[in-house]
Amino acid sequence: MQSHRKIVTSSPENSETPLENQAGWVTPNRLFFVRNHFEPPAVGEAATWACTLEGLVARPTTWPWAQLAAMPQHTVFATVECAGNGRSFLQERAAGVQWGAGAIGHAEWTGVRLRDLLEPAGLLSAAREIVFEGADRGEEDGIAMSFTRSLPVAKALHPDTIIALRMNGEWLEPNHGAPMRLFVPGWYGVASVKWLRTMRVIDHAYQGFFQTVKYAVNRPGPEGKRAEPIGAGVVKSELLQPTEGAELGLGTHHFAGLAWGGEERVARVDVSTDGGRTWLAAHLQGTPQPYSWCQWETRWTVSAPGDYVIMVRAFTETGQAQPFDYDPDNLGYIINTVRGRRVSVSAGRPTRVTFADAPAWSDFMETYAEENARRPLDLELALTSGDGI
Ligand SMILES: Nc1nc2c(c(=O)[nH]1)N[C@H]1C(S)=C(S)[C@@H](COP(=O)(O)O)O[C@H]1N2
Ligand SMILES: [Mo]
Repeated sequence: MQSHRKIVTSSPENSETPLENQAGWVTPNRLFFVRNHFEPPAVGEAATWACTLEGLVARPTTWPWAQLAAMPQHTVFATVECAGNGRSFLQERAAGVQWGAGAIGHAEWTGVRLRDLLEPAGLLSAAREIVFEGADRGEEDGIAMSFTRSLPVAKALHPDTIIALRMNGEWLEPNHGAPMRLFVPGWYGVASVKWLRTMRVIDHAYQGFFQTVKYAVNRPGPEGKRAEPIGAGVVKSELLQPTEGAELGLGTHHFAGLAWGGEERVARVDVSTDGGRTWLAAHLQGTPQPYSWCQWETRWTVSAPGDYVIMVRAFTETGQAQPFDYDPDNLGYIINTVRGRRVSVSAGRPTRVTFADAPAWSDFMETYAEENARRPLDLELALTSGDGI
């Protein structure tokens, strides 16, 4: 049977990807998590949709969907994580959707470079941020509003920031923002406004609900702590095999998982099987890329029965590392703390990690190989940017 998303709240839909079904580098659309604050808007035919640019531009413009679809397209592979992903694991319960580990996915996003729209429209020199408004509306804290978020001009002009029309080669589905959404690689999902209707260029820092009341964190400022909108993603990892509570035999086991670093490349993934006392580097599949998670694997040979705590800790190229303690100033967001997984080992059990519903290891590796075969372009990019392989 095909697996599907796991519903966390049903109206509006908030659903996550059961990570045991995340067997490849790319998350299939049908499994890709959905984070909706309001019911998706009635959209109708893509051909009837248009999005408008207004505010501090020399030439306010409206682009019908078909015009964007006919323009040169840019594709970027990127991991998207909800800033609240993992909230249910917090020791102190935080308000909000109680996500497990699966409010995350990795897909190929295709659309028009935002700068190809902004540059011809002529940003005025006072332009500081662009406010993106979705067509969905509803109430939060008793106040009627649309879903609206801003982006600093520099990130809006970044060549990888796009208005996405396609996801994994298919036209966007209604739940993921059809027929067009902003897509901001390397940033938490909240930045990527779905059902995009209006872009407004402004000369100040936007104070919208979804970046001051929600999706904001406390950070030190000149006069003490102040709320800051959540932006770029941070370093994090997941253990896919073995799962929490797995019962293993003596011998050698395969561990596999994912690691990602927002806008940065993952540089290293360390695994501990003794609750964090000692660590060994895992093997990274392929060449880690900015924005994209990378798959990692390692082997563990265990000769003594007992209970073990497995931990995984990822590092990025600039030395960002997963913390061991949750920072309460993250206010229930940005949950990248190293999380221990308990497994028990005893004699007389099989030595391979097997799961009733998950692919066996060999299938797993074949999926890796298949997905990695799609990556020559990425490798070429790594070479041309002088990074080598
Ligand atoms: N218009 C609109 N855009 C939105 C949202 C929303 O509720 N409405 N949710 C945001 C959040 S918090 C996340 S994590 C991502 C989720 O994208 P997905 O549902 O396609 O996975 O969309 C973002 N864009
Ligand atoms: Mo989110």
